[in-house]
Amino acid sequence: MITKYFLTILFVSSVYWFPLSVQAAQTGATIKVNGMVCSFCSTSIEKKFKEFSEIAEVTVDLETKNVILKYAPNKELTEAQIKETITKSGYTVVSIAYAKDGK
Ligand SMILES: [Cu+2]
Repeated sequence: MITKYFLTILFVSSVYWFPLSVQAAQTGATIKVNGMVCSFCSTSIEKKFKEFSEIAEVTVDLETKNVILKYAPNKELTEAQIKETITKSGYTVVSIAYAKDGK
């Protein structure tokens, strides 16, 4: 009877804590972009991302077609915001890889 009670408590508390322990904060994102070919492309994308207060640093690597975002402390952009920014600039998102705390 007591055991059952404690198992229930254990189960409930583990369900509560589990998402908190696995959810590491994002520190940035690397976005693979289709359509960037020259420094005009990279400059316009950089400008768009710099308008967000959540962004601390933007780097565009034209060779690998990657846009690398570093977020300000405890800030992050949503996938929708990232996709919208790239799309509105006239380019296409191929993939997004997120950087997390401790990585
Ligand atoms: Cu260009």
